[in-house]
Amino acid sequence: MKSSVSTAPDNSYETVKQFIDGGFCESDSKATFTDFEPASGKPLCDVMISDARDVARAVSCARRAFDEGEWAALSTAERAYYLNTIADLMEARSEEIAVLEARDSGLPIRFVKGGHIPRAIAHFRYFAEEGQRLIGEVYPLEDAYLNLVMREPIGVAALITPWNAPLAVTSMQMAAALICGNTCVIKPSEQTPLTTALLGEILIAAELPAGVVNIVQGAGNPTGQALVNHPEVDVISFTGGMTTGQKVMADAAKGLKKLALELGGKSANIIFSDAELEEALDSTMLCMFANNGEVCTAGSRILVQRSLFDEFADRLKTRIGNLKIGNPLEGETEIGPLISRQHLQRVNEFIDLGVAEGAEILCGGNNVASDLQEGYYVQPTLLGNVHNRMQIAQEEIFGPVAVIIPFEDEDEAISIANDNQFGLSAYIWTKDTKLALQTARQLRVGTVSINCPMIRDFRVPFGGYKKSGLGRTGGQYSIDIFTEIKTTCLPVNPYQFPRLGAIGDA
Ligand code: TXE
Repeated sequence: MKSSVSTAPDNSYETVKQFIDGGFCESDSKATFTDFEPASGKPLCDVMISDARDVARAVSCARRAFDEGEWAALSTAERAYYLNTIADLMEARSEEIAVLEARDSGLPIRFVKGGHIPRAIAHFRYFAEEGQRLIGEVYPLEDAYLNLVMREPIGVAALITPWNAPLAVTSMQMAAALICGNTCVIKPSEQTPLTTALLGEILIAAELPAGVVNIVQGAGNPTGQALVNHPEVDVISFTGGMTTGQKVMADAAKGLKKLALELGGKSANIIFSDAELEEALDSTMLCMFANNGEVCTAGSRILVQRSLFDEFADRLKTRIGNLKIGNPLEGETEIGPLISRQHLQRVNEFIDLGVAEGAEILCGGNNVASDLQEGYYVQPTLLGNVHNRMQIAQEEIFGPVAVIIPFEDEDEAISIANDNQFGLSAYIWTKDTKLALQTARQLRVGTVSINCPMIRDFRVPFGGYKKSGLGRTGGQYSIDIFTEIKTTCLPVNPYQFPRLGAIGDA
């Protein structure tokens, strides 16, 4: 069946369906939810809700494709062929996919075209190659035994993905799960169902065997919960908020399922007084305001050494004031609308809370130009007169709202940076390499960027300390999530073990 996803500018979308067993199909109840376009606040399309029965159908197709199908039995080169075909097909439709992603998420097209979609395509190609590195180990035990340690697919992977990088996150998890020989059920965020649904069309064109990838649609309740709780799901990869992550972990624990969590962050961007000022400003702007600030690695706590503080804050205000807010489909737009009305309200409430806590709005605030009021727009905002214990400095706001805090010396910068429940990433700006490395070593975070913004290398581990998550993605670290490790022992010499009950044998 042909899918229902298109990029028609007149919103003439059909109802988006689920993708199960190699084709698009209606949900059991035929109930739908409405997907809204952040730029206009108007409905974009209706999407069928996959309830527990639909999820069970999707999981049982994935199970059958794993247990009886050919997927796990294919060579990695054959699985790599499918991943590369998916990448080729996505590349051919990349313009259309980018427009769909930008309309559905509100992310400016410049970041979607320049980052998200090329990255999604590259994930399939990267993990196609990573298949060549699915190697085992041998542990010889003296001259007596060989222990062969080999990786095997786990089974059915549930991939639950967020709205702030829909296809970029989905593709990373899906490509890693597939190359290892697993089958999948994907649940995109109910806020951004469209590009993942379009992926179904790509999978049909790639002739991926039926049931290997299934896509269910709907919110955490009922769809996500039904997926996490399904007894035939073997491994769960979840990217989303901390509170939801805790719930997913509690549910996964009932089935003792393997779980990887990529949760939020409240990253410190530490700028020492000897920093290369212009570059530090460029990086601060990019790390905080790219993707509308809806990024888990956003450098949302800007810590500046006191002697540079006033100058840096002034220049930052000017740059923030220059940001171009507007329709995400326009090439020059730097800040698009937030994902939903509810999220807009949450971000605005944080700005109000900051003021109530004693912070000063250095630029921005929670009112936008009248021509933008239909969409979910917020002004990029910088809050000063902040101390790190305020809620606005502690909680993930997940929008274009940053706090700026002065520090005296290295020890104070480290202590402020580490005084947070999250530990995803941090940024350090100084010309003193020794100081940078000493600071980096003491930060309780998964990724530190020194004198550069966040540079994503698919080979290196990405993930967080503390409440930023569990496990790491990237290269071999993703393979660790999606494989079981089996030890097989065999003797290389005649028996050498005690013969119980053999006393008296000839
Ligand atoms: O995320 P949720 P929300 C943070 C960010 C944001 C906050 C809330 O701070 O403001 O989370 O965002 C599915 N069982 N991040 O509410 O709820 C849900 O349908 C299974 C950081 O949108 O975590 C969606 O597919 N699944 C983050 C996914 O979980 C459930 C990216 C994420 O939604 C579920 C997004 C359940 N019980 C938000 N409940 C990052 N790490 O980058 C919901 N879901």
